[in-house]
Amino acid sequence: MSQYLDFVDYQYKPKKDDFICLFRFEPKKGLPLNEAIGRVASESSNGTWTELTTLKEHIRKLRARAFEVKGEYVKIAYPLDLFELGSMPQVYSAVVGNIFGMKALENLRLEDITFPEKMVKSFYGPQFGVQGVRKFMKIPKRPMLATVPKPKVGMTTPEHAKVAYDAWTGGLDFLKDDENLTDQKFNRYAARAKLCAKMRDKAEKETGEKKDYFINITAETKEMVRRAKIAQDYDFRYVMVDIVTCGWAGLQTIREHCEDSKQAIHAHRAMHATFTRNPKHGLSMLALAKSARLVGVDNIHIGTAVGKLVSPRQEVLSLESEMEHHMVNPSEKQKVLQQKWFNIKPTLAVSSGGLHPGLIPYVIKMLGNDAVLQLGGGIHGHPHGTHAGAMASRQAIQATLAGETLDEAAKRTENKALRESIEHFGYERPI
Ligand code: CAP
Ligand code: MG
Repeated sequence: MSQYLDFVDYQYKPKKDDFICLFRFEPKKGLPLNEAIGRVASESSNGTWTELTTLKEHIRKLRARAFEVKGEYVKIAYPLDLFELGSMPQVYSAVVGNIFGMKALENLRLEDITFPEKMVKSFYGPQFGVQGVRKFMKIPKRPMLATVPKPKVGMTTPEHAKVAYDAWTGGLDFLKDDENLTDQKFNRYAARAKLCAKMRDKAEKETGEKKDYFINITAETKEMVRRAKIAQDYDFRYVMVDIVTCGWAGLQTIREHCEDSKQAIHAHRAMHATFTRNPKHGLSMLALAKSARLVGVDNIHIGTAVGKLVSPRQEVLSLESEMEHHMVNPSEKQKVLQQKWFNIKPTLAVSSGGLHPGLIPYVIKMLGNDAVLQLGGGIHGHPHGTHAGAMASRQAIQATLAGETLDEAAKRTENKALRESIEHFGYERPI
């Protein structure tokens, strides 16, 4: 009998403290099912390709167990002692590691993870949560608006700051750096923070509204801390981190820093599609987002269903529910495991990617008011520029909340910017 079969136990009943994974698995042709799932459980816990003379009972007790198979999905339970509490890097090295390279599997995808209470409580979670962000932004109810200055990189600092001013005074709540704008010679981070702070103060005075900035601190970790301090020096409440390229270690360092500096974290997910897009192999966006909520991001991008980037509607809805609820019930259809979030605050959903005012009603209908809608090209592509694009976006939100169609609202003179936007973009769904 192959030692892998010791990691399969259909009688096993998971314990309250077990860490549970749901995998989609596809055995190599001819490999028996139990040999395949045994390999997944073995290689992600404490087995290997051969019997071990060093194995003792107290070590064997730590093994993971594949305990339920339904079709091409297997549930695997891991004793909590296999993990280092409070360390997302170690969790991923275990259950998002070697197993994805095993020859015995044609494909393997980690669909969802149930983090047990002891593990949930070993992480900070979001510092502010949806209500905390609404409180410091003084936006009690409506969906929030953000924009990325476009072209995404290349603008000088003054050009970037001018777009910021036009967007904030046009009605947007947040400016956001693009994922690949950090500290380039044409737009240095410190200079950008300083000038945008000046524009924010000016825009707040003119509009009477709070304005903030998801300023991108993505860099080597010590440098990220330095940049977070600069953002704080200019009274920005947020920092933005490209969480996949920075990695869990970098994100955990910044979350630790922000606990003291009281800064919120906007999580950009650039690079996620290298492993989330393929429905047969890789890691689901759901598992990634849950891990990010646990580490403690206040915002995270979850897609649009209608924009330019792949984000199926059902996935967006599952992500929103997982980010904002305290308790998520299992759904075999959606490949979602049960998750109790205990003391962890909700993470604010960000919908972005190919959005323009014509698509705002759809997104609000799908996500409700607790969301940040990010429009880059959809604002700076407005025929009358950024300020008009921002006004059009705000007018689209107001019309939608008032139960009006955009066509009806666009007829009113005060919604000229919206009318021009609808004439320009219509209701197209960009690809
Ligand atoms: C959107 C964006 C965001 C994407 C990220 C971009 O710009 O700035 O990075 O939304 O994708 O660079 O494409 P536009 P996601 O508004 O001009 O499309 O939100 O799916 O993580
Ligand atoms: Mg971007």
